[in-house]
Amino acid sequence: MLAKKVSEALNKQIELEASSSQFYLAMASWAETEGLNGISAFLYHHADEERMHMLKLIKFVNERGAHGIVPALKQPPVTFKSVKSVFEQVLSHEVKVSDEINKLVDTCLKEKDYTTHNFLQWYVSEQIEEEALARKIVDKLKLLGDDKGGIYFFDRDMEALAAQTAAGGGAEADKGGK
Ligand code: OFO
Repeated sequence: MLAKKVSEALNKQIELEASSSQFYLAMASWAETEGLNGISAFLYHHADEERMHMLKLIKFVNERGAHGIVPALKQPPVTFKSVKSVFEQVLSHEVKVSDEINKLVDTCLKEKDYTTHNFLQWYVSEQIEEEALARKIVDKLKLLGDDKGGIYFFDRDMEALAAQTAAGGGAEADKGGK
């Protein structure tokens, strides 16, 4: 049975993963309307991954005798300033998620819940990869600067990346790739 503090913290994380999924879904939809098909494919896939992160937490909480709560979510932004701004927001959001995962790990240690601590190690490694990938993308966009033609090639690269991550089941496929 989960301690109340741990189940509350896990439910907070469920909400964060759900809102991450909505946030990336809004970015994907915006990119699609801008004709950026590669970028939108990558972001649709990213949104699906965050939903999977949420689901994994819900199932774990339920298996441990507590209740994984499906949260109400705020409407994410509808439009975005630029591709660069989208990925800067992805990066800062992932950094925030990593911070929250670390706090969660800390709560488990304080509560001596080593089972949940062990379960969370998957999230710890996932966050290292997701942050590294987002950082790499932001760095590429910084190199492009205002080069509009460059965005065309960047979008094609993202299409390939989306296909690669979809085939490999997530950030795992990014190891060594980009
Ligand atoms: Fe990328 O946030 Fe989930 O864990």
